[in-house]
Amino acid sequence: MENKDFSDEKLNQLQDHTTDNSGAALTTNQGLKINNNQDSLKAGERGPSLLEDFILREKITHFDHERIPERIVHARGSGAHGTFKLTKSLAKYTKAKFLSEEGKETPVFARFSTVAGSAGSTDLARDVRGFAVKFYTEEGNYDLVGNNIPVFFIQDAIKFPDLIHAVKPEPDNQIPQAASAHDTFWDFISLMPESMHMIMWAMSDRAIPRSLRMMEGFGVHTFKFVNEEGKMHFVKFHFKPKLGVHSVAWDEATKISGKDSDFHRRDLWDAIENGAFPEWDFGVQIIPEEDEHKFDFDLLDPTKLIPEEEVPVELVGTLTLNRNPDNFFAETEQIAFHPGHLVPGIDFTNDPLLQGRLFSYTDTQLSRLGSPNFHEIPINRSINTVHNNQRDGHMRQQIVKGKVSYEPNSMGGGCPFQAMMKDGGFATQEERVDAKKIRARSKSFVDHYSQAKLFYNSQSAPEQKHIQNALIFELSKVTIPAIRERVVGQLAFIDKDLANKVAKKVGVQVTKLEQPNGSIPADADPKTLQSEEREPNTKKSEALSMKNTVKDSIESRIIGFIMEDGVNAAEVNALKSKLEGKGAMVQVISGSLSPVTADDGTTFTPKHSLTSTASVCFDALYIAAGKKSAENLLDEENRPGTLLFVNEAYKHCKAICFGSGTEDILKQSNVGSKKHEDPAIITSEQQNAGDDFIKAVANHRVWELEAERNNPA
Ligand code: HDE
Repeated sequence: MENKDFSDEKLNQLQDHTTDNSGAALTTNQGLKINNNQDSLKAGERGPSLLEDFILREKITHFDHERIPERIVHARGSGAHGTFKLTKSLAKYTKAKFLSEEGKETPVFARFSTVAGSAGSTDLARDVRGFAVKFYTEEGNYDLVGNNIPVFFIQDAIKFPDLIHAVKPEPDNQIPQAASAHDTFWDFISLMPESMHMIMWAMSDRAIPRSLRMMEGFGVHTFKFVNEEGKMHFVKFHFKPKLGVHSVAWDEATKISGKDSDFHRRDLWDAIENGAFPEWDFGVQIIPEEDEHKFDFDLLDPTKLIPEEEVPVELVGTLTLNRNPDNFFAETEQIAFHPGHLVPGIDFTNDPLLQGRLFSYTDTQLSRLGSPNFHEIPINRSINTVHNNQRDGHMRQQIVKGKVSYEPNSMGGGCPFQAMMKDGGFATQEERVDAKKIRARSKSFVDHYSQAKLFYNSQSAPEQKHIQNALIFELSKVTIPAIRERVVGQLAFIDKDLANKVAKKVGVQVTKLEQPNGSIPADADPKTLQSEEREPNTKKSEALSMKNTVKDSIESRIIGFIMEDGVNAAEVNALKSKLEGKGAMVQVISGSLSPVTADDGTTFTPKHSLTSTASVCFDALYIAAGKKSAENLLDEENRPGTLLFVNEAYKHCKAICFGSGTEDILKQSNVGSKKHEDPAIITSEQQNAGDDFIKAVANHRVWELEAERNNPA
């Protein structure tokens, strides 16, 4: 058992439930071959349809019932299969087998999601992203149901329905879809100071990722590791994308929503189909039990992170997604995650947000998937066979032999029997709880601003500017001035300059809020529980700024090659192979979808036309070399599209490479007014134009030049 390879176990299990229709005749659900799928049974060719048409009835009935309720939150999601490989054993801290044996591979399914929007909403909403991973371990399913932001809006589960009601479309008119920029969300937030740290993250570029493959994942809560000796450590979980953490500009996000609202879903799908498998380093922050109270915040408070300067993240494994689902509904939609799906060696803490989640995730599947047997749906099945005395219920699939469905029993030889801990039986980590029953919040939770300050102060200047702009955008949509004023009052506890800048743009004054705490127990003296204006122990954390992310790869980046007839084949092909050699994906854009004839008579096949796509769907642009091609791109028909492409890419701080003979396009576009050095504008005169372009694409964006690029002369 110890050394068995489980990496293909889930795939094999799913294959037993997978159907391939190739070469097969059409049948009813009872397996009867159908001879006519075009006409219903009628009394005469022009007569009424007959109730006895069981083929019609079966088909329509199934169709009538083919929708299930979407998830209450995280309805919009995309998922993929993959594997988790342990690179460094954590056996010192946990007895979980998938985290103990170095080199061990565990099959996984990951689902990424937005939170607020419906299943059909845009991928580019400004929102938190869900980051949920189901590990199909030999000891049962382990689910890590996290987000791409390491903290949360609220401290106690009892506030979750309020938070979600506030952010979802307003109940009278169902407006707006997949957006937090409206009255009810900000009304709630303005009265919930504990949300301020999360608000800083949610208003940052983290909430508009370039790709699901370029965002971090966090377990958010503090969990427990328990080793063979029963010793406990606290742990925080991290996933760090190998491609770095990158985002798009807000203006870009709004445009992508129109041009390709499936942008993230498509990006994940295409990357996997193209063999550019998304990868993350898996890391842990480990805190010995004795150090529980050594921090300037409470480890149980989900609105706090542990700065990496205080506890470094140890990288111990790799998550790789390498297979798209065969069927979205059967897999991505029906997968059911639960933070309480544990394996021996991992346990939860008393974090009051996590405690509430432990109830919610099974409960919600009962209405979403319709039966307590949702664990039998193939994607949810453990690779361990399930043995217990739970029986029956809607859609039961397992056929359990024998008369015995109770324990203890003698008639079944005592089986299934309780497993000893030494044989992998799960036992909750013992913890002394000697307390009064009380509906209250711990005083250790009443610091709401220090980590909001830490986050804001750790951002680079362009990132801070984006937070300001996001807040201005969001609050400008709030129709009630008192709400705007309260939010700005909250911001003043984080950064006065930020509050002033936002206040000015949203037409309110910065007034100091009298009582910054919104969650005071009824019988407490408010003064004792007010959030103190405390400075965080760690003042600045490099890890919190995306400026410091990995910027060394152009793998899977999409580079648009804009060209027309007369393009210089030699120059284009040289750059194309250089970029593809580094893993980038080149896509040809032209005035139409007709093949482009190059100067040497060869042709390039466009994937897009100037009107069918937009620069926001690309990471960088190459204006393909060739004077004739450039002239054609500036002819009456193509000129608006060509210049819009270049100007928007310029505005969004992307790398643009101008091939030889395309000077007129450069001059006539906004790039022509560039006054300063700009490392992401590359021209063919540069000696190492190709390498410079690759470097600029890897750098993602020149956010530091945003002001200049957005103010062309
Ligand atoms: Fe969830 N959450 N949540 N949540 N959550 C759900 O479960 C809930 C919270 C997260 O791809 C639901 O199966 C409560 C924090 C993800 O299928 C539901 C509370 C974090 C996903 C639910 C929270 C999350 C969900 C909806 C506060 C980050 C999508 C459908 C006590 C650590 C998983 C479902 C997927 C989904 C409840 C707070 C992450 C209703 C009550 C904090 C990634 O059960």
